[in-house]
Amino acid sequence: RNPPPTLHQPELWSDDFNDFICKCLIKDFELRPNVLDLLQHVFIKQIIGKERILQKNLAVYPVISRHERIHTRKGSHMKMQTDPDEVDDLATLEVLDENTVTEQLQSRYGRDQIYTYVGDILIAVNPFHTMEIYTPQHTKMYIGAKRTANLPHIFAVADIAYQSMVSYNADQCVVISGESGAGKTESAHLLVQQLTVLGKANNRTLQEKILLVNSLVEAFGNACTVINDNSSRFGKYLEMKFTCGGTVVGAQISEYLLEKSRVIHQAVGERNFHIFYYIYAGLADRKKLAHYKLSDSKTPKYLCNEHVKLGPDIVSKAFYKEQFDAVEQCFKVIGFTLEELGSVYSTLAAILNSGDIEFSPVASEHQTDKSNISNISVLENVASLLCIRSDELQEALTSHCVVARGETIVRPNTVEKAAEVTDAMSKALYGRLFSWIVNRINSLLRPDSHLGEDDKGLNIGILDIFGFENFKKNSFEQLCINIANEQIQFYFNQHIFAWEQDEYLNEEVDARVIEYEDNRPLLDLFLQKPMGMLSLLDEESRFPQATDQTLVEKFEDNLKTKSFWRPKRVDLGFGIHHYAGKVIYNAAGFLAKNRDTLPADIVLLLRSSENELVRKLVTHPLTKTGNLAHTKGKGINTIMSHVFKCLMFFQSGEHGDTPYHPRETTNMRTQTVASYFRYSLMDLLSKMVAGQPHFVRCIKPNNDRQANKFDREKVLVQLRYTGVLETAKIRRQGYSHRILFANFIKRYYILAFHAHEEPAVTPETCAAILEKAKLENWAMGKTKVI
Ligand code: AOV
Ligand code: MG
Repeated sequence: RNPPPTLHQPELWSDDFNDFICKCLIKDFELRPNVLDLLQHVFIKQIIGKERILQKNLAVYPVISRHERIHTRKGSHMKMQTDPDEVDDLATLEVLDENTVTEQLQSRYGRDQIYTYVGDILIAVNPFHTMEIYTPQHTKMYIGAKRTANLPHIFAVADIAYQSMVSYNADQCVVISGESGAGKTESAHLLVQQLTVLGKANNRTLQEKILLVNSLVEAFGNACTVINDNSSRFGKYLEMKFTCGGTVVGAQISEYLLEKSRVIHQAVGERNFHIFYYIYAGLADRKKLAHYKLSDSKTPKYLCNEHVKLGPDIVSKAFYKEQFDAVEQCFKVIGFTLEELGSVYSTLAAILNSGDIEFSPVASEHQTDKSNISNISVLENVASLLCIRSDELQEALTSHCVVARGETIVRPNTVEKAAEVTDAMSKALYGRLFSWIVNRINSLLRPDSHLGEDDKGLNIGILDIFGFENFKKNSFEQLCINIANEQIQFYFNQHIFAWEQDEYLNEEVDARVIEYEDNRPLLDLFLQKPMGMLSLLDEESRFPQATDQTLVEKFEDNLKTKSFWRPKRVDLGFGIHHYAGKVIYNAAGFLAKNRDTLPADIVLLLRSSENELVRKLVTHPLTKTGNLAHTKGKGINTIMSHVFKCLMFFQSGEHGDTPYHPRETTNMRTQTVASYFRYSLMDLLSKMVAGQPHFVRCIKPNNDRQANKFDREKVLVQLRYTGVLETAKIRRQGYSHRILFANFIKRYYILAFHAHEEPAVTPETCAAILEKAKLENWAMGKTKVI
């Protein structure tokens, strides 16, 4: 509203404005529920008493009606009088120790109360069974509701993020963390579900599209691992876009570090990306396997993990067929054309066929290291699906060009080399196809057309990455995944502890210093230049003679910290003591995975494809999400920019503003996976620090994915490493809220002054208001009420 009506102009008040004030109030005192009741009460009484003219407006004052509704509310999640020793917010516990906190969570979990607050943070314990707490009634119950009125819930987090966005005209971000299988992805879905309702999309199709985005990208980016049947194998940052008035108008996704190696190989007991099984069963059901050159009697090699009993039943699995129909429906609703869909299926089928190309050595007198393709028909299938010439494909797989003394010489590939090139092509095609899909979704859901010229819009980002992993065998992928989690933990610590305590110091307010586990030394170990682990890996990747053995030796020689060690009796093994526990990695394949080369011959050949999609995958940079400049103009608050700078330290100036995606493979100075990863982390953080964060910490109650099983030891370990106890302590100090004097007075002066008065912006005025409202447990800082 421009200019906004003020309390001096009650005639300008609209219902919206009443609602707005109400939301401000609720938001301000969200963290101090006892204060909220008191203040609302005083506030309303004062206004009624002082200014009769306002009574008319107060009749529609939402606080009152909501208050009444709360008392008459019904539903399974209705807040009932529970065990008096049980609390919804751990920060309000009188005794704060590990035992009490675990007991609280266990007893709540026993009664299916999976959510608990720690101040403004939500803890979600995975129930491992469907729960009746996400119904439309629950959706309604949490809209604009006072935090203490209902049981803790993920919908309440959506609500506070939404209300804060609208009230403060500021971007928000919800950071979901927790180990693999703890429930991050489910939580992210629930947030989107609630936010689409809050954003009252007046356009039902848009709402439907946004709800389908997650399912679509997860069909391509998730897979079954030994820990989680639907494990995210990429990091996802979904931004929901709103107008300044709070209407949802679009969505944008950024994806990070897809685990492409899964396409060609899966660990014991694991599977390939879901979409391969879906498409296989779906096409079989439609009798279209032959059209895509797939056989219903022989399962493609990429899908045969000898340790997973799939066999021919892949084609008959009803579940996969249904999923295929669902994915196709997602594509169509979001707006992909039928032609694009056909190309996506062809590319997937080409990848599956590529895995079946067989090479055999050509034994001739002069060339013992030459390879031949023994099943030409499969090669022809791949070529026809990719719309390229099969003889050229054969050449690109079985030989390579080298430039020596200005001359181009064609050299044959050994059988191993030819198989490697084929796998590299499959991985590259899949990775790029995934990026293209994400990019296409972004262009279809871009909000530009819905926002007015001056309306830059607002957004709520939801971060759902792959959780911390510790398998029997951990490779390069686990290292990257765990570094990303380490970074998110650092961000959490900065936000909850470091900045908070800095703020007390700056405001000269006395507060007990809370000790917490700072994982900065670990981030240094990984990211520092030039001696951090990723830099050392990059350096070693540049030496053609280097091996994985020389790499671990380099690590050992240079990484002198207790967090890194070489275990005895494990070849190529090295250990890292992460914030979330000790992990033993195996460096086998690290260099190849980091180099991740795709021969230029293959790129050039794919560029000649007659299929537009295939050509696109290897030509243009797909996205420009790597543009870090966008955070600059957004007025990140000073503490935020402080941490941003501190993080820049790790990334200093390597990539500038260049689009990073896809990595340019024909360029001699190919970017390594490690440097791309470093850059992605930076990009992600730049997006996150631009918004006000909200944290959801997912906890896995047992390792067996069983409902109603609470393994105390397992939970305790997670509570320890996530710093839940320390978080509860710092939140209990009660100073979790800070408002600048001017803002505080503008909002609440009416409690102690007449409506027409304009009290001076001084600490004394604030104190007068607080005293008049009989509030306790506040402190006066140098610039803020705390
Ligand atoms: P993750 O995202 O944290 O793991 P998910 O969100 O995929 O974990 O959750 C794992 C499984 O737990 C789901 O497939 C559900 O069966 C169950 N689950 C989680 N949350 C709920 C809930 N609120 N209600 C019912 N069931 C739930 V990973 O992506 O592996 O880190 O990389
Ligand atoms: Mg997940």
